[in-house]
Amino acid sequence: MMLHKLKHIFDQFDHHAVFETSEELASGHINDTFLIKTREKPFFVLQRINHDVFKDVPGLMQNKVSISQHIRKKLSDRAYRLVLTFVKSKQGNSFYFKEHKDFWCLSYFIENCITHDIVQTSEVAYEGGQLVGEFLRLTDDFDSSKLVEVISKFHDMSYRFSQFEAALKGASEERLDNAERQIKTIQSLKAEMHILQNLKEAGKIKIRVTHNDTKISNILFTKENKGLCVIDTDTVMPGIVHYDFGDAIRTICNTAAEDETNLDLVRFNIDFYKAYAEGFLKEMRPSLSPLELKYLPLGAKTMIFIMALRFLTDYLNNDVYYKTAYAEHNLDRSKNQLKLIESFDNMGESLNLA
Ligand code: GN1
Ligand code: MG
Repeated sequence: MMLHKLKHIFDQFDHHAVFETSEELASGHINDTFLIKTREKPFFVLQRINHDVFKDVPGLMQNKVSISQHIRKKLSDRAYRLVLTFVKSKQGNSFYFKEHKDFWCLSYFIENCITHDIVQTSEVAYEGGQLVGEFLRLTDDFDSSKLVEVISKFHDMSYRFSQFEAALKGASEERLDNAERQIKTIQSLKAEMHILQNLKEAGKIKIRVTHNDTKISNILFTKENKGLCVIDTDTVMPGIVHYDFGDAIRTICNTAAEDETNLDLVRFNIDFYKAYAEGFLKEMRPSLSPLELKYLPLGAKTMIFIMALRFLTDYLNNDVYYKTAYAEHNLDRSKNQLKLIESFDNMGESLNLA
């Protein structure tokens, strides 16, 4: 994106800062994100929200801002580093709308942080667990029905299966052939992967505020590897605790990146699982029902699975949803997640937390 265009968009926000330069932060699969460097600190993060994916941008921003404000009220005066802070547009909105489909939001850049794509130590796994748990604990008293459901049925397994089945019907012969084994594996897990959804629909699991994208790269750490801040609150919505517990494990306990193609490198790290769960439960154990606790391990499997299912569906749809770097990228992501499930299943009883 051209610098002058970014500067122009940046200057539609009420920040009193002077734009100097920018660089793309290219780790997400959906939005376009830029670090804006200004003459003085703090720097900013400018993000173009993908309007094909997020249909209701005002609703999305309302979720993000109200959750941040709720958390900030409960934190100390260092809160600016512990929670996202959004800057209003000059028109007084939490986003800037330029023209057809072009929505932007601006937040303060939290500096002196690191992120991890692959976890190397139990300490990081523990800190990640504690921070995800803290996010859920601090939002526990927020009425989740006040949140907009920004992507309808986001983690709804039946819905994701119906999209998969539609994709199977429309897919090319070539892609169906390439994905033959993965399609079979997905189908064989269908019943087990509906257990949590059925419990949720039967009203047996509490509906809470959930983040819904708790992958490790969405957690900021200090340079000393202390958990600092959960970012990317785009998908904050009503949900069940298992989504957030599980999606973090999907990335924290994978010994490789989610698109690693050498599947020998993809294994489930049980030590990181234990450390993560310890950190998570330190925050959340008092608020969990026995049923919620019992099903946490299945939450991990279900979240790994739902990503395998969604990546495979997008592959069959010729990559219309996720950003991809090459033709088989989504298929490789799906193979990776299915290998992780296989390795997860091999852990057997040691996964129990109750
Ligand atoms: C997407 O764009 P990003 O990386 O924040 C996706 C998540 C997936 C994730 C997989 C709105 O998140 O659900 O877990 O990719 N977000 C949306 O890495 O679909
Ligand atoms: Mg996200």
